[in-house]
Order: sequence, then structure tokens, then C-alpha cells
Amino acid sequence: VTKENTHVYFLGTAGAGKSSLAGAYLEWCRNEGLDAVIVNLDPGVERLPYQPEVDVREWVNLKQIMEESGLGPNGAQVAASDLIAMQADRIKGALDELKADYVLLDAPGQIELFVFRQSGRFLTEFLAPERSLIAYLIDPILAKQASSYVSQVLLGQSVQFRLGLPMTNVLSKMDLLEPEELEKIMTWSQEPDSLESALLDEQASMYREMNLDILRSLQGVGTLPGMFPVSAANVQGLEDLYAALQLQFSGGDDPNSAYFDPADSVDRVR
Ligand SMILES: Nc1nc2c(ncn2[C@@H]2O[C@H](COP(=O)(O)OP(=O)(O)O)[C@@H](O)[C@H]2O)c(=O)[nH]1
Ligand SMILES: [Mg+2]
Repeated sequence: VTKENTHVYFLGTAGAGKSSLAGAYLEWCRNEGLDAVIVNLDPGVERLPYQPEVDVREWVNLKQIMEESGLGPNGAQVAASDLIAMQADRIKGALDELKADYVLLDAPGQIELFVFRQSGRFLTEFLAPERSLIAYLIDPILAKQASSYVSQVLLGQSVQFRLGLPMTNVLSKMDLLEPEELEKIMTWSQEPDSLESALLDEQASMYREMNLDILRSLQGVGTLPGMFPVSAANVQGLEDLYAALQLQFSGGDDPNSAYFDPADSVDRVR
């Protein structure tokens, strides 16, 4: 149960704040004296908010794929996603040379390609099958409404089921939320009953019933509750995120148990 060789994948929908958080978290880790490095897995990104030690763009270049294959941007993304997996040994070689204790991996922009095609699972298993974790980012704008919140959590769960790795839900860009909004979302994440009543307050429709069913099945498989609010912009919540990720390795998969209560982190930022 150590930090040694932990791989943390930052996953989430496009624009959720993966690269920003990965960069802010890298800096936080280094300030804490952790030997951390960061890997860019996004072949299409033009600018990064950090300096990657390992950069997949060295081997997979989206523009070049488009030029050489005649594919458009979407087709090239699909091809690039598969090519990343084919570079897994190079990524591993570069990481082996760095010998870092803590490896952060900034996932490609198109989560569906990384997660639902083969490349993500292949890469996570190839690099560090026993020591990988997911930080799953939820965009706060998509979490304000109960039904939208449920679909975000559901997407996160399919990511987890697909990759088969321990996962921590992260509420990204908390600085964009009003204090009441943040409080509401945190309550939903901790008390499924409050989420259920918020769903019931929405307009009655077939979809409302579906959302309620989804919520119940998420509870049934024991994936609720727990959510960690962070802000890369204001450097908030990173210590709690670290504690939550560490907890995944210390055997506790109940984020409300043992050392940590996510409610504390909300209190602290208030
Ligand atoms: N206000 C605010 N904006 C953020 C934060 N993190 C990221 N952003 C912005 O959200 C957008 C997407 O961020 P990025 O890290 O590139 O997301 P990615 O596509 O998931 O890697 C950018 O415009 C960022 O400046 C944050 O903590 N607070
Ligand atoms: Mg990014």
C-alpha cells in the first residue's frame, strides 16, 4: 500500500478539464515531494497546460494521419486511438527509463474512442495492470440538473466497467459553481435519496422514470456515493483527491469510510 508506481488516468468527456487538472495535480504532487511524471495520450491536442515527460504525439500525429490516409478529423481520431495502443511498448519504455513513483496519464479528448474501442483497456493492462486508477472528471455544467447528473455518473460507471479499474469521481471546475449549486451536487453524491427526490421534482416523463431506474440500478451495484470537488484554476481539492486515490489502494472502496469524508472537502472550501 504505497504510492509507488501508481498510474492515475484522468478521464472524462471532452473539455471536462482533464489536461488542466492533470497539470495542476502534477504540480501539487511535486510540491509534496512526490516523484511524479505526466504522459500526454492525446494525439490531437495543440497546447498543453504542462510539459509532458512522455508525449504520444512523438509517435502518433493526427495531422500526419489525415494527410497520409486522406481521413477527415473524426476518422483520423479513430485511427489515432488504435495507433496509440500500438505504441504502448514505447510509452512503457519511456516510463521505465524515468522510474517515477507516480505516473499521471492525460487521456485523449475523445473518451469514447479510448474507452469503448480496444486501446484504453489494452494500454492500462499493458502499462500497469495492478497499479492503475481512474480519476473520472464530471463537468460541473453537466451536473447541475438531476437527470443530467445521473447520465454523467452513468457514463462514468460504463467507463469503470469497461476498463475494470478502481475509480474516483471528481467534480471538475468547482470554481464555476455557486456555493448552493456545489452543495446541492455534493448532497446528491452522498445521499442517493436526495438525488431521487430531485429527479422526482423534474417534469414527469418516460425519461424521468428511466432516470429513476438508472439511479436505482447504480445504487444496486454499489457504485454510489462519492464525489470529490476540485478546481485546477484555483488549485482546490487536490489534497483530498490524493487521499481519495490513495484510499483506492488501501482496500477501502467506500469513500465515506475510514479516513475520509468527501463532505469535509466541501466544508473546507466554503
Ligand atoms: N474555471 C475553470 N476552468 C477550467 C478549469 N479546468 C479547466 N478549465 C477550462 O476548461 C477548458 C477545457 O479544459 P481542458 O483541461 O483542456 O479539458 P480536457 O479536454 O478535458 O483536457 C479550458 O478552457 C480550461 O481553461 C477549472 O478548474 N476552472
Ligand atoms: Mg485534454
